[in-house]
Amino acid sequence: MSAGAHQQSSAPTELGSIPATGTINISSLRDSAIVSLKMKTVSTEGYQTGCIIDARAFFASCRALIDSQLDRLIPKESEEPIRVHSAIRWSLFAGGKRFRPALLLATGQTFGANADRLLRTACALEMIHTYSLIHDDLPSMDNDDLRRGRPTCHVKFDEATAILAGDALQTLAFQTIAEDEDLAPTLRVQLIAEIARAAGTPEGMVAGQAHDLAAESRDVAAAELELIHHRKTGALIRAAARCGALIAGAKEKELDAITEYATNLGLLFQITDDLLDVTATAEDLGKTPGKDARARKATYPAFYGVEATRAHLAVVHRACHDELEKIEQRTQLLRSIADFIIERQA
Ligand code: GRG
Repeated sequence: MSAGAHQQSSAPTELGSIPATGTINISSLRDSAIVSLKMKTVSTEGYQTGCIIDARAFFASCRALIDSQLDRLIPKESEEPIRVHSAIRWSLFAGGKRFRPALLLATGQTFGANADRLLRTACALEMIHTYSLIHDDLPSMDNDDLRRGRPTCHVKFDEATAILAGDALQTLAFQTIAEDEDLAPTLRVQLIAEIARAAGTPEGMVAGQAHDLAAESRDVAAAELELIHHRKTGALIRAAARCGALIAGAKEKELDAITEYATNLGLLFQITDDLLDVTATAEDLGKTPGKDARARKATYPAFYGVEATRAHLAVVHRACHDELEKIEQRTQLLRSIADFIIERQA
């Protein structure tokens, strides 16, 4: 059955009462904010009027929307091969933050795109991200037992199933965009190329992961550390923002500013992640902290120390805001996303 066919299925049972169409109300993490998203009409009322400037509320609303759509796009557990589909769902619905799809939605909506046109590409990015986490956790890579607060895919199932689940997520991601009838065929090809470049090699996530593995247990220079991060984590985050802008038809100058914003955002995300590995608990993180140091990984705190890393964070955060100054549209939501990252605890 194709990814397109799954889109026709009814509302997900494991997601309770979220409707396939209509309006959902989601209480934000802050009691005062209620986000109302119309899923099948222009779901951007709140954003366009500038009401939704609370990144936490925005992320909460995006999570519900993305989870609901992912459930329609991914084969059911009852469908053969059951073990692979169960493994995909185990990892995909494990409580991830949905940061990359939310960034795509935020960027697209900043430039006036309807959420219907953004949603499937946003889900495709989350599929690529989850595939990368499943493979990153494998014994031959990071060899991690805990992810998103529960056993990693290969621990819960087995190594072969985890490899296949990751492979399947990657191909489903590209299939999802290729079959998205809300987008013109030329745009679909452009998005597929954008994401493939960001996820692959020589400039994307695979290249960054390979470089990172090769750099274990040896000293790296500052420029090398930044290059690893730009490719391993930053490339997909940059692609998320660029895809949102591309779908919305942003002008070249706007796309350039968004690219720079997202490049800094990716760095901000990775440096925060490095810091949390040193400062947070397993309970906060939902994964094993301190692993980077034990593996002598190239990280910012290992290189600069915790205090200098915090100072560098502030510089990169400022750069995110500066890039947004170049954009005429209301960018409050994109600003608050940068603020949210720097404040995150997990
Ligand atoms: C296997 C080709 C391949 C690549 C793996 C993503 C990645 C490359 C490795 C993950 C290593 C890691 C912990 C990087 C730090 C930044 C990062 C990607 C954190 C996890 O992303 P979050 O915080 O996770 O968005 P959730 O669970 O919220 O989706």
